Amino acid sequence: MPLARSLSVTSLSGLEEWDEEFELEDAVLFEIAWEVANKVGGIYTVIQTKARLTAEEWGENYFLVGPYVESNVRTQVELIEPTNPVLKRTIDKMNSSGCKVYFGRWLIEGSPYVVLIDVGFTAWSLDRWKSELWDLGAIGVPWFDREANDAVLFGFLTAWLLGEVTQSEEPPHIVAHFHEWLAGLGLVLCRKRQLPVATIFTTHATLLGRYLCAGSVDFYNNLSKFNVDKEAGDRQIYHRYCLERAAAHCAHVFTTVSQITAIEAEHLLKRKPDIVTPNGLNVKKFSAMHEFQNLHAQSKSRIQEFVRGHFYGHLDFNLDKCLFLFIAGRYEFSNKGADIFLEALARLNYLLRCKKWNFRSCFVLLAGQPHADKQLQSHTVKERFGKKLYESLLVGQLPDVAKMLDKEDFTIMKRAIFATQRQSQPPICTHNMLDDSSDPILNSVRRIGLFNSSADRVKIIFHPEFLSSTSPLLPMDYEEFVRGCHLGVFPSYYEPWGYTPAECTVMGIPSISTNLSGFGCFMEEHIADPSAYGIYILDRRYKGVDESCNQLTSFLFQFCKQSRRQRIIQRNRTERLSDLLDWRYLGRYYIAARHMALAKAFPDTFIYEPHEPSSATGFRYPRPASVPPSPSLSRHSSPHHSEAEEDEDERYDEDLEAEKDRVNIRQPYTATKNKTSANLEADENEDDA
Ligand code: G6P
Ligand code: 1S3
Repeated sequence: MPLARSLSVTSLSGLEEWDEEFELEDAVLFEIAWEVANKVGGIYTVIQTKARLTAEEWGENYFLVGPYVESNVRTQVELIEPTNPVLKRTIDKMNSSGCKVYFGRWLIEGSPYVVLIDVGFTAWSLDRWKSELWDLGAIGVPWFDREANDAVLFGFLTAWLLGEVTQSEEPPHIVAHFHEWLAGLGLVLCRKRQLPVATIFTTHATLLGRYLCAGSVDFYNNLSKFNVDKEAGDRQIYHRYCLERAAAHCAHVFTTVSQITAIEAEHLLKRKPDIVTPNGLNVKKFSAMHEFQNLHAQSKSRIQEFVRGHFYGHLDFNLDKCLFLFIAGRYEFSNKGADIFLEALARLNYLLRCKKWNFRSCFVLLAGQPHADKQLQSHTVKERFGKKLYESLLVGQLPDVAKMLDKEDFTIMKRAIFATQRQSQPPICTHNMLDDSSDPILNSVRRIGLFNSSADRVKIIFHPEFLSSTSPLLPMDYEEFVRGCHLGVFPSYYEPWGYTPAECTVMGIPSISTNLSGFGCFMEEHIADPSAYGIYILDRRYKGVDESCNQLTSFLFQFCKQSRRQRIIQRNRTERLSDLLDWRYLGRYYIAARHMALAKAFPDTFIYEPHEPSSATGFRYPRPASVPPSPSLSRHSSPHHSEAEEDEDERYDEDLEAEKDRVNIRQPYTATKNKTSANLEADENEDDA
């Protein structure tokens, strides 16, 4: 497959000198996205996690621009008076002309400034602006497409804002970075009005790609053959597609989040991205490695508690021998690979039943729900008897159970026992679904017949709602939940980047992704033996659905075969990769894109000299020392675990650190390993027991 751009992700080093070459003092950066302080999907994560690094680089000259959504502002933003005089004048002027524009600090790491625009307040201009858009590019936005109407309002308002800023006496050099089609019209208008602004457009997916993949199309083998206008028209997204394509073509610099989406953009949007800007994360480093392992144990016990409640009356398996696998993400059933995950679980269930394995794999599609009543009862029983036991200990006596319990206690106990008897199987779904009969996940579960029967080795819980630490059922936020699981499974067919497996990695949780996801391709490129690090990459590019499904089943089966000790070693290895996904490292691509745009827009002031990538200086994680080199053994490698190999792993850690220093993967904290070894020993004993 052709590479999209010479400046590929292999050139991880070589960008070091940019900071020195560019004097950014009189430059201002605006980053514009519908997901600024507004959580809708993955773009929110990009903006929110990157803010700290960008704020460090641009300081007071960094402004994020997004929509004003009152509920979000109430919880996430501190509204203040604009500190920058040019911006103050701009906002005042817009507000006195019938707009509502707010200024504040977004209360996230880096506390960046935000300019939030209430698009609904200016809806009176919609018809006028739509007709201007028609005159400009014959793009007709239908009245019923609410999202596209918002995109028109947001586009005209952001262009207005930037136009006002450029009107100042000594306008700064402005870089305006627009994300995704919803913000793209602002860029198109900046160029049409010839504003002195360096523009960047980043697309995090293509509209057509998402729509085509969700249907039954052999997408990747036909990329060059689609009649894009017709396909967009057939799906009634032609106007959106035009906005997206116009933004991609008008931008000084066009970027996308992965090589695979770069190729897609080249075919569907007809412009090759200038640079790939992979997504990073804000990596939290612990001072000792055992800390993240302990967090896993703590969160896992909370998930176990929830599963205990869900399976009450049917808990005929040992929760400690249960593995928690999960999938999470935007509810796009086949794009996110939930279809083949369910099929693979059915096959895994069959395999485990044949082998009569004494453990269950619990598949949790984002956790928990009701039986709050039951939980309350068990809670009451525990509280009541615990208190009595404690009180008897306080008087210095061993409790006499016969005296301690009264009639009411026995009644409570009987009720608790009755309550745990139930005739039906434990439910699959934690909620009552409105569209139960047409829900794709529930229908798939019905088809494969995985109904949590006692003979099933694979159990399923479907929690069709975002997790929250305030939920009465599973009071955990997403991060805590991920930490408590054993494996994230993300067999996506359409996944421009894929934050879910990346988040697993930085928390030291192994994951399955695919060679059709930006993340999977990126990891394949930078790790010699990804599966040894707990990064399983499913082949969905060169294999048919059935074959991919078999491969996925085999990954799951191999994973289930690992001992606790092997899982611990693997988690340690997974966590080692987190530096690769840190914005401190990946942020350099954004820096390069901005410099490239400045040089294109203001060639008299800025010069961009691309640094030739050199594979010799690019970073690649070597195969872990203790994994044998034979391909047959290493394909789905389970880490080996003799003491000698552990020592080797530690030596490997040291070599790795030296390699990271060499290519400037910054590592702010170092991990200590002593406690990890202690944990390993404890767990070995447990396993043996
Ligand atoms: C971490 C903890 C150990 C615990 C283990 C469980 O490593 O530090 O104390 O035993 O997790 O691992 P498992 O893969 O069985 O959840
Ligand atoms: C998109 O969000 P999605 O889940 O609809 O943008 C994300 C951030 O760039 C990306 O990680 C994901 O693959 C895309 O699909």
